Amino acid sequence: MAPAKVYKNYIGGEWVESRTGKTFENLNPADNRDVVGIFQASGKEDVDDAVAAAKTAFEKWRLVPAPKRAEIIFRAGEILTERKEDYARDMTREMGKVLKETRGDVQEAIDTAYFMAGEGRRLFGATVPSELPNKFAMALRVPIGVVGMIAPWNFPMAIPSWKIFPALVCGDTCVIKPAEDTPLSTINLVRALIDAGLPKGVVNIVTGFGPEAGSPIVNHPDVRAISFTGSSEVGRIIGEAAARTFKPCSLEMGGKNAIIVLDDANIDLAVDGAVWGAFGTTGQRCTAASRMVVQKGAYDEFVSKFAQQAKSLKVGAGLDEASDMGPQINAQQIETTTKYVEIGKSEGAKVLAGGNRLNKGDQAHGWFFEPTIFGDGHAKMRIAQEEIFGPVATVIPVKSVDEAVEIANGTMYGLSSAIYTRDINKAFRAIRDIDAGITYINAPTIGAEVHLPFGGVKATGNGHREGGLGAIDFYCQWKSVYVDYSDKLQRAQIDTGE
Ligand code: UN1
Repeated sequence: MAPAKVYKNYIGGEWVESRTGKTFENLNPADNRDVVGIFQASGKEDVDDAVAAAKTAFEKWRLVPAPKRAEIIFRAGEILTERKEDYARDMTREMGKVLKETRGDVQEAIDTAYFMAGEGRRLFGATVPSELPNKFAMALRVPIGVVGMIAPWNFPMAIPSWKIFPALVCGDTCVIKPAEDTPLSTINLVRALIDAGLPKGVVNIVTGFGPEAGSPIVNHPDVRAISFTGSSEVGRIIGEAAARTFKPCSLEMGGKNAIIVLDDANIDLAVDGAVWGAFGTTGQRCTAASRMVVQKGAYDEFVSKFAQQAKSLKVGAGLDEASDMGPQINAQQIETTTKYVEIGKSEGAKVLAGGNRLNKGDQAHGWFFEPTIFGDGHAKMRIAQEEIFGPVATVIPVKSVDEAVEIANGTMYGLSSAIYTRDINKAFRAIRDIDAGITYINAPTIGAEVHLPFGGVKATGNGHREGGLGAIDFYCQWKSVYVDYSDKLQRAQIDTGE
């Protein structure tokens, strides 16, 4: 086998080795004998270099007209379209999810590129009347400066694109640390930007681990804002650190998303949605459906069809087109899933499908787990409260729509939610009463589109949104401008004309 390729950090427009002299291996989660690449294990000094490069680049980039900045993003979208298949294959190799999903991940970056490129000719502010005569008032969106970004491994190109593209169109520069499990997809994304004509230093990549490479980004005094996607546990540490230096900080964290299925639902449709919502991306989405809250009249039929479909899913390497579900990302995730399956059993939930690691033959070299369903779940069980981030769903029987909504709302999280019903009145009550950032009617909890705000409430997020104009709100700051053309001193709130 050819020796694994070495990938470098991208700082100030150059590919450079880490000053730590250390590297790490990125392994294929479907077969850990396959080394996807050797990456830089960066430290504080690399972050210092990257932030300095971003700070210097900002002085020019902020003056490039937004429509011109946007043209580079648009071209990157075109380049990603040409390279979609190659980048999807790289992504499956490092992340594990099946090809049709990694193609979707690259597509999500392409969609984000086109949406954000359009923003280059909008970035709307506001002009408003002044309370004084012969005075003009407006609010402008202006760039922030250097933004620090810390990205997760489950959407290794889409999520970095949600962060980088809006930051660039707003005139910010950035330093991004991709997840240590999936650095190649961020490198591929940035390659598209480089080939589209991105000036040096505008985007900088520092690969490595959270404590050594992530923390110095968060704490660097010249980093003016932070965008993080990952666990609520790490988000709390980052949020507290950012608060100490008053940095705006966008946190996108965990979920324990429910699909409600009412008696009147189209059950086959609900089952299809539950299978995709629970086992798409091997359950490793923050939007994954991990709780099915099912009304008693629909329960038996739903549960039997759901279990039957889960058992029929083919679990295998994502590069094999015949696989429906790929491996988990790493040993730690497999351990977590295994642990929660034991917890579910000890809590008295009934295993209706799966429950085991798949490690026979070649699969012994990967992190495969069966699609797993617990029945007879109860809302307060740990398997129904805590984020597992694996292919495990718990079905909870309920009496009414009111009880279903209460259970859907009864966790620390609030990202996505769904309800299957043919009753428009109940659907609208769910839209009003479910406490989450996203609600789907007759569709599963996953599959957000890039031009709508993405994010959640409670322990899922701290009020910011990615996607769509939510992202523009985060990556720009407001400047209010008053132009007084009266040629005399006019005092607001005082010269009231009374
Ligand atoms: C995530 O789960 O971390 O809505 C992001 C979705 C995808 C994005 C998921 N478009 O499921």
